[in-house]
Amino acid sequence: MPPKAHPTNRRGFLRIAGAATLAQPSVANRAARGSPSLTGPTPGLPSLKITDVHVIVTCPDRNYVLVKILTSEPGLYGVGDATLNGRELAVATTLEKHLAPLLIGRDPEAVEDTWQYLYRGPYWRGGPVQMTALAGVDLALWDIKGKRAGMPVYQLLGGRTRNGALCYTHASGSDLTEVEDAARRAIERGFKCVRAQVAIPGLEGTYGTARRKTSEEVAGRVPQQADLPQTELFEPGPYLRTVPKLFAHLRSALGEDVELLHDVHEKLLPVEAARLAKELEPYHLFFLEDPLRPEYKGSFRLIRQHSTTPIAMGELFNTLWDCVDLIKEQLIDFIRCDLGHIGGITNARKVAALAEAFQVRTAWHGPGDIAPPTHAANVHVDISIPNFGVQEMVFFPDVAREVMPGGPEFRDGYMMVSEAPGLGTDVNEELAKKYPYKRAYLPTARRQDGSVQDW
Ligand code: KDG
Ligand code: MG
Repeated sequence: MPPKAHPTNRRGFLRIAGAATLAQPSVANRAARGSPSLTGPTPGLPSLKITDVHVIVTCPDRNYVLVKILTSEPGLYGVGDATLNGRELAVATTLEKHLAPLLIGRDPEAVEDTWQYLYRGPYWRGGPVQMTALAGVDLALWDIKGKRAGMPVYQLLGGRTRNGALCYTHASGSDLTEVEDAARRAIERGFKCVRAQVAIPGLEGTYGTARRKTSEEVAGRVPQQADLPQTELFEPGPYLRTVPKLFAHLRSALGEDVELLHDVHEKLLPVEAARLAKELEPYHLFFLEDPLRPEYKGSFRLIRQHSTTPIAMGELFNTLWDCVDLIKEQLIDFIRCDLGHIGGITNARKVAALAEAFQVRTAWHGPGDIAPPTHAANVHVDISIPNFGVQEMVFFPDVAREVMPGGPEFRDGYMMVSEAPGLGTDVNEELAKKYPYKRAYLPTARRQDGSVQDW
């Protein structure tokens, strides 16, 4: 995969775009061509066209996919993030082969129309690969819009509703004391909210904590191989016995002031999740994250019937419609979609508005395997909506920040975006080439009897 790719038949597309401008086609003709421009340029500004799309796959410390959309105005471009951990090349191919040809010649100002066109246009809609590609395009278009307006994106979304986005970091360890120490370090650094994960005794590797093995290695057949999926072991019994002990320990060691969170990572069955939520009640979690698989939303009712522990869900969702039932039935307290996997800001602000109507708050996914443009988009939305809850964040290593400069900054427990026009993030294409893609997978999980378990 070359780090930068251009649509194969770019000249042909530019010809179509040029013809559209010169001949001033009727509304019906424009529509027949996929509506390169609906109503013409913004009054007072020259007309704008998308002239090129660069898809940049790079691995400064882990794999990222960036989308750079260039326009007919010299120097005006937008950068989006289209990283889908473990399926990066599928998204890059979707962008290069399927979306870029549709974008060239279009009006980059028509963000909503482009979103609708790319979402509903292909008939085959949704899914993580397509929605991540769409998010990359959407973020780049919002970036262009902000730069053209000379405003940070949060201003275009309605302006500030708060000074910064309250955020959380991760504290993990191989035993209760190690997690406590990590949480204390986070609190000293200024964090007011901490997600806590501990290794489960007797199980090799636990989500968010430890070294993992490949399934072959677990079975004793081959030595560990770095570029194949690692395998974690999971058993609900030990997990359900350990996690309440972790939070009992943290509350007695740290007191009530710090907000504590925990990520189940969709590992439990409904009745197990209900038990965990109930047993965690005395420790007043800020939220219990992603307790169940995303497929059957009705299972969340069982948790609600048994516990007042606040529930967050959504990093595996891909569209607004995945969120509707959980929100409107108030089965969750926090909706935590990944802006990079639900089609970007355009869809996320609708999710937020839907959630507002039902007193559900946002907690957008913010791990290290999505790139700075998505982290920036998170915060632009966070600080411009009324029903923001909390923001997950990471500190990127220096090498990643050099390749993808900009992005929100941590200040005393809050995330801040810069006042730069657009999203405030960029990509250094030349530097990105020095870090080519390396095959990598997310881990998988198995039970002790060898059967597949949700990771
Ligand atoms: O690619 C998967 C990760 O983004 C995910 O495991 C991280 O669950 C996660 C979280 O809450 O940050
Ligand atoms: Mg999670």
